[in-house]
Amino acid sequence: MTSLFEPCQVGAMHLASRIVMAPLTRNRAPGALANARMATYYRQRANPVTGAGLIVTEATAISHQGQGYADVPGIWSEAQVASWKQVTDGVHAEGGKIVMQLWHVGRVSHTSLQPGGAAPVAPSAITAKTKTVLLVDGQAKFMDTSTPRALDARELPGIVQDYRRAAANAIAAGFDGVEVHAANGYLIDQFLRSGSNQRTDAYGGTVENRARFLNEVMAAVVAEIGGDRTGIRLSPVTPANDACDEQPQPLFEHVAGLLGPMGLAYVHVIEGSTGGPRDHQQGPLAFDYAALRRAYASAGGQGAWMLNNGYDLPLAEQALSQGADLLAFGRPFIANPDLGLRLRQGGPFNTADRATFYGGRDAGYTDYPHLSPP
Ligand code: 8OZ
Repeated sequence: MTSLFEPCQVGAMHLASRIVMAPLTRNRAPGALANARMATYYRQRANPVTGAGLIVTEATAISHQGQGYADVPGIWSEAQVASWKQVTDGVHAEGGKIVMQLWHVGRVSHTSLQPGGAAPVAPSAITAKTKTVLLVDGQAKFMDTSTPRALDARELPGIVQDYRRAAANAIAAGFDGVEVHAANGYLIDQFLRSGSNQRTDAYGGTVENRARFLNEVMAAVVAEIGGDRTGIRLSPVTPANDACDEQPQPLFEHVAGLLGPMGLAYVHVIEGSTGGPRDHQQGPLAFDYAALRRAYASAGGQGAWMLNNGYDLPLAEQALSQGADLLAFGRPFIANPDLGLRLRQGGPFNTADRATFYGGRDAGYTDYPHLSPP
C-alpha cells in the first residue's frame, strides 16, 4: 500500500512525500509584494521530511483587476517577481518544492481594490452573495462584494494573456510550476457555473461554452511553461463565494475531458464544501468523484490526483488506498509548520487560531511551535 511518506513523480517535479501544503490566503502581503515574513513562513514548512513534499502558495493575483482582497500578493509586475525570489530561494534551500497558485477573483472583489475604483468584472453582471476582506483603519474586515460588470468577449484574450504572463513570471521568480485556481467561485469557476454565467455568446449556455474560458486559460499556460509544470484546482460542488450549478456532474466530467490531453502535472480536487462538510453521497454536495477521475483518465489524463478538504492521517491513508496520489492539508499546515513530522509520529497537532488567519503579523503565522528545530 502507498504511504503518505513515499515519494511521487508529479510532472517535472520529484516530490519526497505525498503531503501537500494547500493554498492558504493569509493577507500579509502589503503592496501585493512578497516579503521576508512570508519567506520565513514558507521556509518553515518546506523541508520535505518535516514539512510538505510540495507547497502551493496562497492565491496570487495575475493582474490588478484580478485582486479581490486586502494585502494579497500579485505576480504581474517585475517588482512582484523579484519579491517572490526570497520565498522560492528559502524553500529550495530546504530541499522543498513550491508552485504558485494563479488567481483572478472575477466578481469577488470591491471597487476599492480595482484599478481606478472600477467595478469588478465577471461573466455576467450578477453580484456574488459573499464577503471580501478589506482593510478598514488598518483592521481586516469582512465586507460585501461590489456589483460586477459583464466582460465583453473582446476582453477575454487579454485576461488569458494575463494568466500566461503570470505563469512566465512565476517561473522567472523560481517556482517549480503553477496551479491555476479554477475553484471556489472565482473567475474561471464563475464562467463554469450556470448560477454566475448567463451569457448568450460562445462563453455561456452549454457546458462546452461555459468551459471555454477555462480551456483557453489552461491551453495558454501550458503553451507558456509546459503541462508538466502546470496543475489546476477544481471544486465541483462547493457553495463557496456563491458558486452554484444545476448539474455539476456532467459539467466537471466535461472539464476533466478537456484537461486529459493537456499533459498536466496534477489535478487538485476540493471535495464537498471548501473548509466544510465533505459528504458526497446525497444532498446538495452529492458528487461522484471516482467518475470525475475516470473521465480524466479516459481522456488520456495521467497527472497526479490530489485531494483536499478536512483530511487527517486515517482519511488520507484511505484515500491513497483508493488511488489518490497526493493529499493537500490546509488548516493543519497553518498550525503545524512540521506537519510532515507530526503525521509520521501520529501527532501531537497544534490547533489553528481562526482569529489570525487573515491579516496581522507574526502571531498565528510564523510563531506556531515546531516539535524540533526546522
Ligand atoms: C479565504 C479567504 C480569502 C480567499 C479561496 C483564495 O477560497 C481563497 C480565499 C480563502 O480559494
